[in-house]
Amino acid sequence: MSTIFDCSIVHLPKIENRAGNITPVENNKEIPFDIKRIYYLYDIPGGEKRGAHAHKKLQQLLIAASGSFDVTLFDGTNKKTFHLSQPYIGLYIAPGMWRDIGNFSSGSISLVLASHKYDPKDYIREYEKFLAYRKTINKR
Ligand code: T46
Repeated sequence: MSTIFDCSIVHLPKIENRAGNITPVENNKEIPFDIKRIYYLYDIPGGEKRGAHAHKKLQQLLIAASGSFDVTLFDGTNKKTFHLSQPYIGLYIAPGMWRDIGNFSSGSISLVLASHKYDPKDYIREYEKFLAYRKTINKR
């Protein structure tokens, strides 16, 4: 099972031009999985928090397409906080990480590239269950 050390900042290509910039992302090139789903978080009221869950299989790349926010990841042992604030920087999140997302700047947009289609059964939304899950898989 993955640990926090499998999660990392990914530098995406940035094609600059006097008229602005473009960041292209392709399957299995900039990110280590096939993109099956894209979604984005926006209109987040000040002070709100998202996340507070883990995924059993899902891998994701989070990008601050606009503005900024913080992502705290916990693998059951180690915790790390990442500040995302540039549209050409992604955060790769391996499976099995508890995530808390907050400190959203006004008008921020969180773009998420995901390795699987939406599956409610892939979520662990109770913290105690997450800790038990990590203990079980760490023993394997
Ligand atoms: C994650 C963070 C970054 C769907 O119907 N389809 C979807 O693809 C998604 C992502 C959500 N939903 C529904 C499920 C809930 O009724 O939208 C509602 C809000 O979802 P959730 O509470 O999971 O939202 P976040 O922002 O806490 O978490 C989401 C992702 O679910 C999660 O995988 O890592 O964004």
